[in-house]
Amino acid sequence: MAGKPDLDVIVVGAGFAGLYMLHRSRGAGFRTRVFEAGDGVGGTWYWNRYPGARCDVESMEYSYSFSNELQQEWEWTERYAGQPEILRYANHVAERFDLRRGITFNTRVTGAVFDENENRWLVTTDSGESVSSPFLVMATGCLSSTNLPDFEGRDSFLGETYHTGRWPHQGVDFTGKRVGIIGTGSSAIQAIPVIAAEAKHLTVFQRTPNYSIPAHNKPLDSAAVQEIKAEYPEFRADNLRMHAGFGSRVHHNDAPALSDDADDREANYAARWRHGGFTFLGAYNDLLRSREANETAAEFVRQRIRETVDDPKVAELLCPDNVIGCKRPCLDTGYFETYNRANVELVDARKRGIERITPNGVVAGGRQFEFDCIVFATGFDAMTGALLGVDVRGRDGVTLKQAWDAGPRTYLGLCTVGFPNLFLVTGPGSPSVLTNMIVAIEQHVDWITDCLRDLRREGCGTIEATRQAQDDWVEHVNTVAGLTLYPTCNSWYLGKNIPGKPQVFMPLIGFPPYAQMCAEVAANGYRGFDLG
Ligand code: NA7
Repeated sequence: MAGKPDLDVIVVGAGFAGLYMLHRSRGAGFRTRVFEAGDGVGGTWYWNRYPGARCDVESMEYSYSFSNELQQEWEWTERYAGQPEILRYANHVAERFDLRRGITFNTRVTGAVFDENENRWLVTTDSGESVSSPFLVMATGCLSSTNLPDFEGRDSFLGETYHTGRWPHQGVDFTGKRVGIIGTGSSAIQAIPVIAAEAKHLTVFQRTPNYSIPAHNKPLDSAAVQEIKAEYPEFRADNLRMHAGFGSRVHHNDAPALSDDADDREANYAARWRHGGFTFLGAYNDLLRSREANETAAEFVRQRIRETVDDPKVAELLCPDNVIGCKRPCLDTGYFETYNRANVELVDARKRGIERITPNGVVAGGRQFEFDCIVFATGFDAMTGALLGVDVRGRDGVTLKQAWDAGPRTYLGLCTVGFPNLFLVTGPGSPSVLTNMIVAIEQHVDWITDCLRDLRREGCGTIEATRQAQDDWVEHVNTVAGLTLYPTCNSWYLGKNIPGKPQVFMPLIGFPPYAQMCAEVAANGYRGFDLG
């Protein structure tokens, strides 16, 4: 006998998922400890401090709903909160619920081995600590393992380099600098206008143009905030009901795009464009199912790009030709307008890519560019990167990497066969990045905590997904994705941004039916799980 385990629950990560997991699990009487690699809480919002970093979900929605006191007392200042404000919020939550004492900072979990005799996880850290607990919760985030492509000569550059997802805490002063930025995803689209306003010159290397919708960010109107706060629970419930795939109060029109004539469609898109945000993609119910429908929205955006960008050649280069919404849509503040600045150049890196990085700059499109700084806005090894970054070993010593060799396989995105008592918060196979992440996190953490209580009450030591349930679930996730246009482009949802990564559509489309299924599984004695 190895004696009593050190803890009941070990949580990896102190972002919004880890913080809430600690709060719930401690509240349910489980001895819980969180390990966090950073020196503070906030996860994504701790690491992504690049200029212009801002949430794409409106702040009244992108916040915890579990505590009415919390949601009443916290005052958001803008329609879309900036990174510093969200980080302040995460810190406020940690203080308010006395979470810090349960978190070990500056400590990365490196390995986790399941002991089949004792039914417990043995977790090891980079500080040399080993801790055991029957349950392990990976709250490692969907976009936390940065992707830094292996560009030829990457490390030969003599100037400063930055990755948007690992931005220096003290900030970066680009004044008077010649800056190159690689990538035109959400992070770049937020950072480019801000860097351009500061730097001497900014060169943007674009491989694939992206659709972007104006955020129309603005200070929050206190009367409107009070109105929401007066009925916050209804507002949240309403959010869930209206939720149509993008995790916010998308005013969803339940009609197909071609049911309107061209003028009405244009007017609908224009009104949503003026409103700003993901509302645009709720204009019709078939934008992500019918190419013909999608093209009407895509062309509307292209027209806005053409009328915004002065140089027609640059405008054409910025016009995407793929399905709108297939890659994660971007929201911006003055992105396309930035290309009208004299100190900004757009370089097409589609055909030949970034050819190489030199001690002085970048070679792309057959040209040599000289820079003082290079910003890599090249994204993340999404959804599986952080999970596979830990050496997780389940039954018979099989690693998670081996088990997911052909792509991630889970039941409900919460658990995976061969890894008993391991829970994934917003794991692949759950809606996660296709919803408001905080809503997805609360639903998962509530489900996991209730499950832990049920196991304790029933005297069960283990829970493990059955192979059949997992196979069926993987098939379900694929089937749902296959009914849409999502799998038609090179998105990180599919793992296509990482060379060699298995190509599997990872998130499940549709949050409300998913949440209902999870509840039904629990209500039916954890159908699809073996309890031991
Ligand atoms: P994204 O959306 O993955 O964007 C990464 C960008 O970097 C994208 O434009 C990529 O082009 C580009 N990229 C990646 N690798 C290369 C190479 N090798 N050469 C040239 N260009 C490259 O990451 P973000 O950080 O912007 O956003 C991530 C999520 O955070 C976002 O979706 C929101 O949910 C919040 P590509 O399109 O692959 O051709």
